[in-house]
Amino acid sequence: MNRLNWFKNFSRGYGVKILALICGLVVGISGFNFPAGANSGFVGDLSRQSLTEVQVSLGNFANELKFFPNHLEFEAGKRYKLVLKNPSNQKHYFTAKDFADVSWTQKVEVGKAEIKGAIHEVELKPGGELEWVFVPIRPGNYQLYCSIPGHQEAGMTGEILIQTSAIDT
Ligand SMILES: [Cu+2]
Repeated sequence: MNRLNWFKNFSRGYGVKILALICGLVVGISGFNFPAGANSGFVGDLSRQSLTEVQVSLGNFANELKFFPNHLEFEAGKRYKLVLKNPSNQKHYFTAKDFADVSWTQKVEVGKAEIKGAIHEVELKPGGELEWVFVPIRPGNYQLYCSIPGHQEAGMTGEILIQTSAIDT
């Protein structure tokens, strides 16, 4: 057996097995998951950390004047995607100016558009939906309400709690 033939035999036999082993290693590494809780105490690029999704409904199919849920809790320094939906047949506002002031807005996504920069208030028409990606900064209790006349008085209010970051504790 000359060297070329030896190599060909090697390739057909062990070579394939070695290749499979390397692929297995790569899959194993890319499939690695950080242990639970590794995200708390995040000190890297805050705009790239994993997203926690929170959904809030402005009104409902029965046209109740409420936010569902009407109590929201976030942790300072974590990145969130707040999905706002209006399933009712009238327009509503998500107004939380003080909360917006102490949060960093990365973007607001509506349909095929992204809006970058600070926002204070959003209006959702019937059937409307948007995603607000932000990082809350300053802990505290903030007021939420719908600014359509009469809605706040009817109970369309809520509170947003920003809890102290796990980094500070
Ligand atoms: Cu409303």
